[in-house]
Amino acid sequence: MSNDLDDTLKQLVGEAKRAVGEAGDERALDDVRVRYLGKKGELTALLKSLGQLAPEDRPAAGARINAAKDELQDAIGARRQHLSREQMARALEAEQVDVTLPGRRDAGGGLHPVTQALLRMEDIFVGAGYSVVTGPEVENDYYNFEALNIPAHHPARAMHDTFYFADGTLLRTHTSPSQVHTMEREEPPIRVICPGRVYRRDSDLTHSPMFQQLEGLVIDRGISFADLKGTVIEFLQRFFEKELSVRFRPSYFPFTEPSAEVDVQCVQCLGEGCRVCSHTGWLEVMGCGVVHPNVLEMSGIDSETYSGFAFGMGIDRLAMLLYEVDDLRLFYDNDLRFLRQFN
Ligand code: 2U9
Repeated sequence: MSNDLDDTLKQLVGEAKRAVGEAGDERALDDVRVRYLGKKGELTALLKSLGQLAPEDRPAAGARINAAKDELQDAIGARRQHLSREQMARALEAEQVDVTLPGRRDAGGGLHPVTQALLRMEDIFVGAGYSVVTGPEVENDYYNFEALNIPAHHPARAMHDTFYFADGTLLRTHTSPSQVHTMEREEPPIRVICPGRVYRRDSDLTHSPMFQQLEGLVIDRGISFADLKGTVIEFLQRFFEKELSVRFRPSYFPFTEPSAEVDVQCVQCLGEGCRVCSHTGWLEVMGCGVVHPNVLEMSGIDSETYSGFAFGMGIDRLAMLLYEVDDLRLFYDNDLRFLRQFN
């Protein structure tokens, strides 16, 4: 009998251990445990059958079955530990983090090229003692035209192609109203630049219905056209970082007298003639002049005591020349492939 039991146990444990070795995961391993050690398991059944033995044989047989059970339990425990280590190793491999890799940087924004050009202009003028003044984009007829010596029916109004609102207010066509507000508010000496958006009913390769201007105004005793020339030349050479030639062509604006348009030697070909300067060797970059006495008087400044100069330029236009951009609309399409080149 005892040999029979030993053979049965040996065979059962052997078979069970093989199954344990083949269990590929926790679940399969648990199925093996239930098959042999569960309530209806094969080893459990052997223990239950002890009652059929003679009483004197029971303790020894019981001890052998329990030893076989322990052996199988140990094998299951060892397999469980092995599977769990394997599983951990797989997870570590799959979720590996290389802490030596460089971090992923934020895409990070950058300043728009027109803003960069504006900041460059502001730096130059602030360094020369000017203040930066901004004003509203919605103005009225008085500040946009009347106070600048452009009365109703003046032909210059037609050139401005103004956007009007139903209540008679308008989108400013230049930043000049900001200078008028400054003259009303402050006593000379005045030294300001006024950047900002301006609006005109105009749209093509080189004109957009909204563009950005920077105008400047200086008022003090004894200001002359010579001060204006010196300021403009110094500014343009600093802005383009080149000792470019500058020329002043007589022109007409209602708010300045005398008035001039300013050309710089072409930044692209340095005067040789190219597509950018339409083969003239020159680029028109701004307008300027000595402030008309009517304009000073209308804002309460005595034109006998004071004189001044003013200038105006398109920031977009100067940004185009500085960064060699040939279509104004690129600045306002906001295509990231274009904008990223300026970061
Ligand atoms: C006041 C008095 C005078 C501002 C000036 C210009 C000449 C000028 C244009 C350049 C290209 C506008 O962007 S643009 O189309 N501007 O030519 N602007 S003088 O004169 C002023 C302004 C305010 C009180």
